[in-house]
Amino acid sequence: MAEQNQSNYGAEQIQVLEGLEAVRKRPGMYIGTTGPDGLHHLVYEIVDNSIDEALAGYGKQIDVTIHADNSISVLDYGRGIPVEMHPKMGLPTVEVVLTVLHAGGKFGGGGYKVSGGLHGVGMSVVNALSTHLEVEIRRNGNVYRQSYCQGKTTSALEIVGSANDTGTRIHFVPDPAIFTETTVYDFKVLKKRLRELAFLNKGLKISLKDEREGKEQEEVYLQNGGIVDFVQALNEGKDAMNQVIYFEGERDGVQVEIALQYTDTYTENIMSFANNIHTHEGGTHETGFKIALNRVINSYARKNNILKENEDNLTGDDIREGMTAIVSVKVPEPQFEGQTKTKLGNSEVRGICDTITGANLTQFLEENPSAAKKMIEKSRNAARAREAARKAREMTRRKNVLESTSLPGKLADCSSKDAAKCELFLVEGDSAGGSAKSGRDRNYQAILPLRGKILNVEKARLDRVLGSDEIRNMITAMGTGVGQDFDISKARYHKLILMTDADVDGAHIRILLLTFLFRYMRPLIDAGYVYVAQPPLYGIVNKKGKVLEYLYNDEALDRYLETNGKDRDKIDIQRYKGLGEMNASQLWDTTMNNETRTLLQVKVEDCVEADRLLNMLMGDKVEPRRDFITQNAKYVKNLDI
Ligand code: 0RA
Repeated sequence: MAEQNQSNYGAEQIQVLEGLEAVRKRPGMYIGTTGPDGLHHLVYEIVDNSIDEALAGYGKQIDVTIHADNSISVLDYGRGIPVEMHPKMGLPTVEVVLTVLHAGGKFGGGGYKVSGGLHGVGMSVVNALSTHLEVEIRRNGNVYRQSYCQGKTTSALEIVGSANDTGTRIHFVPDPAIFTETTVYDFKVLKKRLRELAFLNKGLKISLKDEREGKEQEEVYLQNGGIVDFVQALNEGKDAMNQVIYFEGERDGVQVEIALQYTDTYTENIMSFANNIHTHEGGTHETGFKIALNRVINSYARKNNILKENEDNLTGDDIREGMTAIVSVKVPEPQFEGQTKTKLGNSEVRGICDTITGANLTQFLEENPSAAKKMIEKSRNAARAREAARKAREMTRRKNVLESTSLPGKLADCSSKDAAKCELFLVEGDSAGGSAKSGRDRNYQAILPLRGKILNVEKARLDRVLGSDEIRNMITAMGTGVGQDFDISKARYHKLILMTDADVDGAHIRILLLTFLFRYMRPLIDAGYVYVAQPPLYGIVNKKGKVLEYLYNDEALDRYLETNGKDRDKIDIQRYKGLGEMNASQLWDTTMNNETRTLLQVKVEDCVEADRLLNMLMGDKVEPRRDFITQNAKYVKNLDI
């Protein structure tokens, strides 16, 4: 191995250091955030490189370890990062890879870099943001090792032993000066992404091991079925209507893999990936797939007289109702666009996905007429329901000038017209609604009382959902429309606050409302407009009956009793079961006053998990729900029966 003179830094190396200095100065530009997301991103960056090597045909296994000190190692069985002198830089290639910004996949030649992470910044960024990084390469019968600190070499590359296989191991310690929020890895977060990667790269074995004290565990992912297994996992707990349909193809270096299956649910669940990155915003691969799906289904339905001459073509939404699909492409030079850079932009991919889907799906339908018939009948039902829903939706819209104030009669609107400042409280029950009306700041707070339980939308289509007065009132009050017509710019309030009782019924109403919002007014949640009010659970009352302090949960009560040295039985504690037990001014003080209240913002961090949970909790299969309840019963507090 060539000796390397540490002090002999040429112009290129100085530039190198400046490059990594930039990374340390503005880490957010390279890894998005320095919060937990960025911390976990470091692992994905390293793993992506090992996956590229595996996809190039070298190595079938990747072992990820969270060590006791929260450092990470990633071990693969590829060819090993080249240690030979880099012709231009005059350094071992591995050193270039780890110390030069953007050197990631551009060396070595042969094959293309298919993963490249969301930011695709390369391993040098991980190095720059670590207090310590050590690389160990098994190659040429030797084990090579080199160490770095904050991106700078602390030792020359040396041979430390002999090897009878090949591969690379990278061990790094994230820099707490960069990751100021936390340097503690979350097993669950890594697990989710690694499992996804195993689904997307069939035959690749990925293990994840936690060595931290008290958290010791290991998971191994290997999906020989690839995205077929993925679709099955997504549909777990739902009733499938057909086997998973799978096809793949390649054109002009673009690899396409698609798997799809219908369930008897009413939601569409298409996830697309480009180079293993979840393209949340879709893109040309998804569009190409959808266009072909529409064309093929409609033409098959016409040809076989399932769709009659007097019937309109089925729409994309009708066709995709109840469908779960994974569209995964590998593109030599992906272009990521959109607000979060998760939309595939390569225009050539649209036609490729269209052609491959078209040919394979046509063949599937021809060969499986009974499955084809079921799929199309399901779409026709969706079309009929859509028509009924359209009629029902009309009722939620202003019809003419005379009816221009067609806001629901039960709505106590606010006077301000500045949506950004306005809030709509959905309040459980007329009596709490009354208190809320008199307690509110009518300038910017509107109240809509809801009577009883709304319909469970997980078990019904939109036409029936819109048959419910409560739901129609809610949509009309929000002003946004619903489903396909939804338009967030028409929102009359930028806060929609669910205010239900702190009991089991209240929780039920809340999840019914959330289910509806998730399925039909999802952009409201994504925009951060949906909140849950936090009414107090307890009030500490003095002898005259005046409330001295409100407490919002059991922990707070325990803390109060402890810090004040009180005995629970000796003081007067009011337990509020319902909002109705509070008068107007109490409700204002505790729950509505925006200077003192706490609101929980509803966020969907993991839409797959949210879909699964909602379907499980609200859908019509009893078994999975019973299991969930049995497993989680131990966490239940305040079950008032
Ligand atoms: C390019 C060329 C060669 C290996 C690699 C990249 C490589 C990079 C990483 C990153 C993590 N694990 C890796 N394994 C391999 C080898 C080229 C050759 O041997 O000729």
